[in-house]
Amino acid sequence: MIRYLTAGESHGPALTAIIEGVPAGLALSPDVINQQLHRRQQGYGRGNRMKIETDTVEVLSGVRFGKTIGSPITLLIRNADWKNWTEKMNQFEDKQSSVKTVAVPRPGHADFSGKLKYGFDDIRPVIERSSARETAARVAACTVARAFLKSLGIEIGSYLSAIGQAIEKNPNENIYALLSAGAETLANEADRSPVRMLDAALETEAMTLIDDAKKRGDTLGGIIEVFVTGLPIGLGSYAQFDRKLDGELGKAVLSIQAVKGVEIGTAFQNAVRFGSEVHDEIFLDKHGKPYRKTNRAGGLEGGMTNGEVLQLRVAMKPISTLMNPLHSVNLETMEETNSHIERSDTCAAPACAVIAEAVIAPVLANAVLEKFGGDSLSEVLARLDNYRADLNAALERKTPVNT
Ligand code: EPS
Repeated sequence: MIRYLTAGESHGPALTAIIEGVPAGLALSPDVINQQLHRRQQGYGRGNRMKIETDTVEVLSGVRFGKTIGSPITLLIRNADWKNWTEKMNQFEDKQSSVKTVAVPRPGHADFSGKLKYGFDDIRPVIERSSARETAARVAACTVARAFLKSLGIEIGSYLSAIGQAIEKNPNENIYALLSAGAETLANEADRSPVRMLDAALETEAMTLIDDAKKRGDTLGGIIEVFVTGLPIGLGSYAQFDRKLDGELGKAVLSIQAVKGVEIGTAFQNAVRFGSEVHDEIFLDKHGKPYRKTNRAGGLEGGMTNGEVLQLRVAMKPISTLMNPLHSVNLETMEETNSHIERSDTCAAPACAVIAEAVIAPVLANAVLEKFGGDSLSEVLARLDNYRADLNAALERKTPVNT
């Protein structure tokens, strides 16, 4: 099983991650990880921090001659901004008397509960670790799992269907053509847009909204559509609650900073329709193989993959740091005041899409490893190939087609 942890403060010396349980023999280079780190830094509406950083990974363990060796993989991303924070974030000398304490929590952020929970005088340590900067380390770690999936023919991609009130009216028809070439083709297409949208008019609308929000010191969230292609039937299980893939995927996505909702397939539309309008009926194609005409279930039935494209929608709330601050309370003086202002982004939904793509990778990789096992990539591949062949045989036509 793959597991990983991240560590690091937003303005500390570095972010790190350890990922272990990755099968041996997987080709891995820093470039593959850096490419995803670069994608995470993009997006119209990001703040000035992204101009300071060029997130680059150093791989400190677990790789030899360009391939994983089954040992824990240590990843390090240095914070270029650290040099400006050596006083405020000094690790060993007490500089509290010379640095300004943060006493006013930002509504919507971890500040209020974090300060009270850990008993801090200064909100700073809460800001440092709850910051979405942590996702750089997560993307790095998850990219290893993603590379493993890719080598099995499983691809992940996403695009944005909404930023603020710039909302896609009808599901983009282009998607299915793009997905037929693999979900990464969709991701590449979305990457061409500064807001990772597929529709030019919607993109312009979204960028205008971001400009407007920025001028007013406000922020915007968005809706992210995530897709996975190439998944074999039967990952996850109905047999026990904690093996249901829906729950595991939901947990991964909901753990991303500012993500507050996740939908599998068209779940919210499905909930207010008749069953006959919802469930994806099964037909036989001209070769006698079962197929679906629709995918409202989003590729999951009974907690398991059903061979259709996996489809998740992710809701990101607007970032809670507003340059035009919200009403709050100074927790030192206990007086009402405006909340703390910290450099931040106007909109980070395009980056959140890249993070959502990343965090589901270890979940899916573990579902693969649970079903097929294997300590090396070749072992997993051989077992998966056998299973795919068995499935093809099991789903072969048993009777001649009526003409
Ligand atoms: C982020 C780095 C942060 C923020 C943002 C995301 O850097 P800084 O706080 O130095 O500007 O830009 O973090 C938040 C939105 C947040 O709420 O903390 C990053 O690397 O993605």
